[in-house]
Amino acid sequence: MKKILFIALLASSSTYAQQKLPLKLWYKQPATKWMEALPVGNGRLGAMVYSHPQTETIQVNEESLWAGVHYNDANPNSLRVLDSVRQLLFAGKNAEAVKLARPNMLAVAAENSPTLLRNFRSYQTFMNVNLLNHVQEYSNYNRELNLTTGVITSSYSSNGVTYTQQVFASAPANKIVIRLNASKAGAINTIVFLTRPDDSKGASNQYKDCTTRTDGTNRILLTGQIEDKDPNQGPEGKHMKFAGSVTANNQGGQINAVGDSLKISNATTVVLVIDAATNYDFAHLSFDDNVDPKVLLDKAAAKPLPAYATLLADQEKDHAALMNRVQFNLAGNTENLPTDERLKKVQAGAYDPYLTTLLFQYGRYLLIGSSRAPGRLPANLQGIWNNHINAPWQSDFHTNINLQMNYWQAETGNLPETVSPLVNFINNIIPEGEITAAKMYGARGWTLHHATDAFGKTGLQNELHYGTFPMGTTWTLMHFWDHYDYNRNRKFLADTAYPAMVSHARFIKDFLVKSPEGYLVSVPAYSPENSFIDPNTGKGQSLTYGPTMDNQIIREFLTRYITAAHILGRDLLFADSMQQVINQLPPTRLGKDGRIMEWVKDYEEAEPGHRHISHLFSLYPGNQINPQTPDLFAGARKTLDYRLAHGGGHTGWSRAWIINFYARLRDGEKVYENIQALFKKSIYSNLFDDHPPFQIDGNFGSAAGMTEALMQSEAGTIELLPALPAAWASGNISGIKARGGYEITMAWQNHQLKAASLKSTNGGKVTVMYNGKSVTVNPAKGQTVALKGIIQ
Ligand code: FUC
Repeated sequence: MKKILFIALLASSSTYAQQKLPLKLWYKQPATKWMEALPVGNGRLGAMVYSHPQTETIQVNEESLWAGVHYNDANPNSLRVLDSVRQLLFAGKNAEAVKLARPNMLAVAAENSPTLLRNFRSYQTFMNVNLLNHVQEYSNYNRELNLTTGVITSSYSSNGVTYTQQVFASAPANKIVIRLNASKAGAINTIVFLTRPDDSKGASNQYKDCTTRTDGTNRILLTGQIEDKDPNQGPEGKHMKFAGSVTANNQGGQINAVGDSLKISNATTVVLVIDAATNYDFAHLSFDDNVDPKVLLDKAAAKPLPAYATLLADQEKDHAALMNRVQFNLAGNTENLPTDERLKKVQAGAYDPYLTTLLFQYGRYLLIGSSRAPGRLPANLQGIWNNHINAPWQSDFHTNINLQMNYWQAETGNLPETVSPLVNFINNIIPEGEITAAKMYGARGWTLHHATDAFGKTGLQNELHYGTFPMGTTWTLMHFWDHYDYNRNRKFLADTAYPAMVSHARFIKDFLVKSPEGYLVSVPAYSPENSFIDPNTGKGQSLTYGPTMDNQIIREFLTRYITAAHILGRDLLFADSMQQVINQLPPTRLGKDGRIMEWVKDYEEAEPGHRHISHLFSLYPGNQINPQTPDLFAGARKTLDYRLAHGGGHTGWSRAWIINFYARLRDGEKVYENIQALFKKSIYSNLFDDHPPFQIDGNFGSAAGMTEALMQSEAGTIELLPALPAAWASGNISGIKARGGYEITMAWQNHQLKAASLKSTNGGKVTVMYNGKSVTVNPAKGQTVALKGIIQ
């Protein structure tokens, strides 16, 4: 496939005029609340920018600022009661099992303490950089976030002067940079100060764990230490230390330190540089009392920064290199409207192809901003953006869908480097996970449960009906396999993925036990976070054995593990013994009404519209329910339709998952319907996903679902346009990645594939299918081949 043909195709259709709309979120008014502000991030530092002409706020995050401490939170009594809990569950005595398990298996508030942990502590906002600009009336206001460059630009006129502000989070410079500019010399007058607000106590309430002061004539410092007070949330005391700074440099006018503020008078241009540091110790998932974050800041500040023009050019180059790998256009409506106005129209029932592709690219943008070097932690429930001291669900790493969903588009969206923080973080948890596996289950290998924090907690937290999920580990490790499968880097498989996988496979082997039916099952277990009606009592229960999701996750994981062992020629006896384990797992079965059974028995679910649709794991992200398993495939559709008919999809991430399910069911219309529903019910004006409240997984999951509608891949096969919605009649996409290490570029018109090519990262044979036709190609490493045989 030649580029020329694509260009000809694009040019031939006037509908592609919308391509001229740049990838931007833009608005005609400043943000007045956090959910209207726009995000920048470099993986380590994040900020939400209001772009307000008078009272500007830039809310800053640093990925590692967490309350809490590192300790092993596994309940020391667990192993003592494990066998009894299992026997009670096998005997159908669920309520008694809960009574015994709850005090003895739930995570504890200090190592080996008898006190149960209510919940671990939160990821925290770092600080606000505030600007009190001397501006009264203003007009011609505009603000925009350019997704290609990662730069937020705002401008307005006041008193005949045009003011422009640019903000970006630079990965090359490892700083957040702000530039204020006035079209008239000396027209900038502003006061800069730092605050650390506690939103739960009202917007103006300062959190009392820090102090601010000026340092020299052009720098403000904020230094502090988190103090943890509630013993039910883990050990009390003074814990993580932090230091943040803003440094101002002016052209024209002057800067004076006044109290703990900087007064900038009569300047023409001001560049503000924001930095933040903590004494977090990533390798040990702890903090280091010997490290002073202020010293880290001073060291970083001692390295001279390039001039603003260079900082900006470096940012644009660095960011665009990642963003531009994938281009996605849908033909149609080319109106150039502000993003919030577009969204309102869609919420009123319109279809907006540009907004659809913008949401897709926003997913990629947000992943770049929250999961890349210089950052080290993966994207949390809010990516990296959090304005709370106590965030919803602690803004943690939730492993019963949310953390995994954050990475669903990482490989297909051609951003493999964003997976490294996930892999490195999980690897650092393994030593603690080994202690927990032994302590709770007497098992080899390692495990964590349904959630973890920056300190790598591995116990069974919160309540049994949230936390009983060692399979969170198994599911997370599927991303280790995927990182290999999409990139085919054998060294990564050998040195990084395989050791974590084999260790967890050992855990599975030891953890599973024989059920009364003769299956090998996980127990105690639950189906996230649903409950069933216990036939013995008529009451809702969630604790059980062998729920369908666990069986599917284990089967899918072990299948990949065995493949990995064979690729590397390692532990072959053990790996083959895992096939025996797979054979003894409960199969995925249909219940009396033809839906997939969620539990080992055909129980009635307490909440038929539940947001988790766990028993379809093998439809997506797994692959063992597919058109080659027609009964299960039909059962999966019934299951999904039933959930939706009972109010399912009410959280953003649940809707995002549903989009992926329907794509796998090859139902483009349902894909479309659910994207529209997501816009309608679960997207804020800054295009953040709404759980409610804000939770970023729905952004990532919906972007993944759009790719899944356009391309699906399994070992050795790629299917093009498997679930193309009728509304997406003409379009093109380039650079999305398929398993095996292939980049796909294609264009379609009036629902027909018109051009397609594939570029191979590593070489190798692959069969590409479209609309009943297929072609097998065998490109060399780095080669691009046209897929002529399947073009209409
Ligand atoms: C899971 C979900 C909730 C929420 C929480 C962070 O437990 O069931 O809906 O997304 O994670």
